[in-house]
Amino acid sequence: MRTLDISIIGVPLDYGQSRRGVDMGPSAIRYAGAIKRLGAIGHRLQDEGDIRVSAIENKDYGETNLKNLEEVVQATSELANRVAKVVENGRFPLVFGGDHSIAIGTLAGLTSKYKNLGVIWYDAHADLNTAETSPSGNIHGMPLAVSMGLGHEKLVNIFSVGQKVRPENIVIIGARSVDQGERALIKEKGIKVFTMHEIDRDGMTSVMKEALAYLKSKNLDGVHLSLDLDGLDPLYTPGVGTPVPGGISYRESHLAMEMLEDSGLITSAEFVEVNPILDEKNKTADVAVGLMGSLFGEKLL
Ligand code: EXY
Ligand code: MN
Ligand code: MN
Ligand code: MN
Repeated sequence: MRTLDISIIGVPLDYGQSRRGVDMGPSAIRYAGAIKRLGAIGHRLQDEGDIRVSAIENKDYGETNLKNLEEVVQATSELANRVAKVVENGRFPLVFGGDHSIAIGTLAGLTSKYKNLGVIWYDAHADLNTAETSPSGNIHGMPLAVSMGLGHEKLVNIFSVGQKVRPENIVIIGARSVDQGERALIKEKGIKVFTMHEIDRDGMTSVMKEALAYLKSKNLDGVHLSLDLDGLDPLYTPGVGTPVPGGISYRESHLAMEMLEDSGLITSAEFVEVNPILDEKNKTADVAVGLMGSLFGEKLL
């Protein structure tokens, strides 16, 4: 197991969607003992605190179908700068969300070091909408499209101009709620997607083996794990803003994390969409911290 110098950044952002509470996700994850747990494995942790997010009321902006665009741009720009500093200092960025729009900032900041970055998008959703295709105007359904360079220029040009991640370097795992516009984009760009159908049919071991082999064939200089807790079945992670039944199980998720750790490929990670207001006690944050344990080298035996 690699001993890592991990820098934690909290992003209390809930303006990428419409259900208040996910801005408390970073606190909930810290409360669930993330720092102690990873320290106990032997990693060196530095908690860099939270990004400042303006505390406006959730109101739609003038832009069509891009709710709270300015707040999301401001928070993700600051996050990009902070993540860039972490990787430039040779440390491992571990980001606690906040809704999934924060990935716009994480992925942008990672490009300061990683020029051919892979992304594992562990999620019930594809998050590949633009303002033109989104059914909700919620930017947390757009971060992967934005990172591929598609969408409003204020989002696409955060930290640097244009595309941050190549479509062929993306693997989506757990998808089971994909909008029409996203399906068209997946087809057009040939994005690798393992839906719940493939996971049920082939099993998580085979899906992870195939996903890892696919990424290894891409000559990547880093791989980012963007884990949306709604990728798991709501039975295990009820505290999320957009739950979708028929998700990935608790043990399948731990196996996926254990296989990622074993691969040694992961160079950064974020855990998003934990909403303690919608949760049963702090169950979803507890699951998130348990998955971090497996991702960073905790062994069952
Ligand atoms: N696809 C739907 C939309 O774009 O509004 C739902 C997106 C949910 C996004 C969550 C974070 O994964
Ligand atoms: Mn708030
Ligand atoms: Mn998501
Ligand atoms: Mn999701």
